[in-house]
Amino acid sequence: MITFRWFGPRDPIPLAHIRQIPAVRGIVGALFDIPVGEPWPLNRIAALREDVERHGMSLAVIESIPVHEDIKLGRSTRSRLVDNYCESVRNLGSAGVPVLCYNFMPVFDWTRTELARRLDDGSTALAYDDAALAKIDLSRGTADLPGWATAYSADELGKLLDAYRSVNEDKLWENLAYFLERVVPVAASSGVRLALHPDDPPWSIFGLPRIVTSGAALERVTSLVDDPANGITFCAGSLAADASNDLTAIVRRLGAKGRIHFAHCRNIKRTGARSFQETAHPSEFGDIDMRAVLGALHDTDFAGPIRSDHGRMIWGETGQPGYGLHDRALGAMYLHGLWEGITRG
Ligand SMILES: [Mn+2]
Repeated sequence: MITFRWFGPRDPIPLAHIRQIPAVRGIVGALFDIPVGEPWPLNRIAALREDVERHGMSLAVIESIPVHEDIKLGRSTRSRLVDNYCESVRNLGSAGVPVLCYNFMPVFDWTRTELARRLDDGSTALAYDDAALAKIDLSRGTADLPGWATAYSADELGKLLDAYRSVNEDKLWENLAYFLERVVPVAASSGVRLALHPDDPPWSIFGLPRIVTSGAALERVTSLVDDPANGITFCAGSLAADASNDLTAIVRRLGAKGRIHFAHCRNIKRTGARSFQETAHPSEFGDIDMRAVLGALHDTDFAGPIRSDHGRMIWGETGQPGYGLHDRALGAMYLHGLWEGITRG
């Protein structure tokens, strides 16, 4: 099923417009006003689902319920926070939401150094360059970080970065295992499939550990708790930023185990070592053979939600970087066309 991310009532793109993209039948949604660490109330999730269904679509995925930093840090408060996370997962199950996409990146979610790089055709796209990242001064908090939604003051960010000095990759894996050992059984009994999103970009930034960066790491995630409910989000653009990630091989290995529960399909063009820019979705514009990726998903009987990912800004649209309507809608139509060709070919 082709899906589309929607940021709720504050999203300038109404559900009624998303419904008019011919391919899209599912919404990837979330609640954006619940403090991180608090449980998500069943009535709020149910209301979101009803809103989506009133517009002729289904609530296919929640992306995402953020994992509190204390869980990633392994602090003693994690026990209560994991209990709250389990309560949210149970409530997703009760509300009939089948997939939960989440990530385990310390402090920073997906990170770019430019939000509007001009491409040859006059459109703009998100871009990342490690050299530019190195110049960002975090002593002012997240004020200088482009597009960073979660604002940290200098003091808060400093304390958080200090706390992570004692968390290396091994420790982060341990903390992920603690989380999964407690959440996966709840997900399994609630009818919810967990879909861990790979780190974006797939390497350490600002000296923080990042562990979900490759096919081998994704396989390790699924083996920490060997249950079908413990799966991953296959994000083509995130993984492709590292040229050593063989996307179709990753799909075939994880897909054969039935552990890909959600797919993000966008294209990127690598512009150097640890440097890339996002592009239009079709294969010819970037480094990803999208036909091969969808072919591998189909060959491994993938039947889950697929969404177009970040789009460029085109036709004068302004809005949340990466999440305008037009280019993501073109991406959805492209993915739908590829999928139709593959499944009816
Ligand atoms: Mn993604």
